[in-house]
Amino acid sequence: MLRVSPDAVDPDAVVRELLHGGGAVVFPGLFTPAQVAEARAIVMRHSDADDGKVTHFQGEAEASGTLSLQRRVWNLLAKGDVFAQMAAHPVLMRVLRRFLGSEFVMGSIAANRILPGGPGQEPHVDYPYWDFHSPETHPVGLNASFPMNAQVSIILDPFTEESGATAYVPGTQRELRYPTEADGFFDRCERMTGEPGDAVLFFGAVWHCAMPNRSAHDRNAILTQYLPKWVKPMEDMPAALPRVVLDGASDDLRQLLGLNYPYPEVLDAAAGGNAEGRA
Ligand SMILES: O=C(O)CCC(=O)C(=O)O
Repeated sequence: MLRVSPDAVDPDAVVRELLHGGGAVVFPGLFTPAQVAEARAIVMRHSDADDGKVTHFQGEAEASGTLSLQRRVWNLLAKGDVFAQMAAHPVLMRVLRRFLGSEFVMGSIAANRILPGGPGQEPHVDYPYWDFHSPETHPVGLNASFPMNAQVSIILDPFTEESGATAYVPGTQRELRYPTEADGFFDRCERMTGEPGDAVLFFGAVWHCAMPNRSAHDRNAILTQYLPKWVKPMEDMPAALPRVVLDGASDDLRQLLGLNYPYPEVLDAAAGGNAEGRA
C-alpha cells in the first residue's frame, strides 16, 4: 500500500493510485494520540453493552454464532466533536475534493469494533456498489472509470494480520464487480496494516473485508464513507444530528452533510427565478 506523508501530499498522485494503481493509500500519523484516545474511548463506551448493531457481509459469523463480537457504532458526529475533526481533516478534504469533486459529501461515519475472537466479513465492495452482486439493478455500462465512493479507515488500535487488519486485493477496483468464491480472495489479498492515528484511504470498489481478530486486544477503526454530491448517502446524518451540531457546523462540515446541495427539491414551491435557473 502506497505510504503518503501528510506533509507532502500530491492529490493527483493519490488519485492515480486510487483509480489506476492498488486502490489504497495510507497517511501515517494523520491523527494525534489525543484524538485517537478520545475517539476510541467514545467508541468503546458506546459498544461495550451493545451487541445488536452488526454489518452486512457476515454470513459465516452468523453461522458460527460470533456475530456479537463485531460491533458497529453509527452516527458518530452526534457522539463527539473529535469525529467531525477526523471527517473533515484538511489533508482528506484536499485529496477527496480532487477525487470526488469539490462539493463531495459524506455518506456515513461509523466505528467497527472487532473484539478478541471476533469474526471477519465476507469480501465485498462498498456503497453505492454494495449490491453489485445484482448488476442489473445498476445502470448499464457502469464501470470504474470514475469513482462514486471513497472510504477512509482511521485506525484506533494496532492493525496487524493477527488483529484483523482489513484485507484487500490491489487493483480489483478497476474491474468493478462483486468478488465471488472463484476469485480466491483470501489467497490473493494484502492487508491494510497500520498504527493508531494512521488513515487508510481507498476506493470502495476494491474488493475488501474486515478479517477475524485473533489477537488479545480490541480492533477499532472509524469507517468514513465519502460520495460525489449527487449520490444518495447511506446514513441520513442531518436527520440524526441534534440542531446544535447542525447550527454550529463549519463550512466543510456543512458540505460533508450535504447541506449545501439543494436536490431533491420541490421545484414548484421554490422561488421563481431559482427553479428556472437550475433546470
Ligand atoms: O473494518 C474493516 O476492516 C472493514 C469494514 C468494511 O469493509 C465494511 O464494513 O464495509
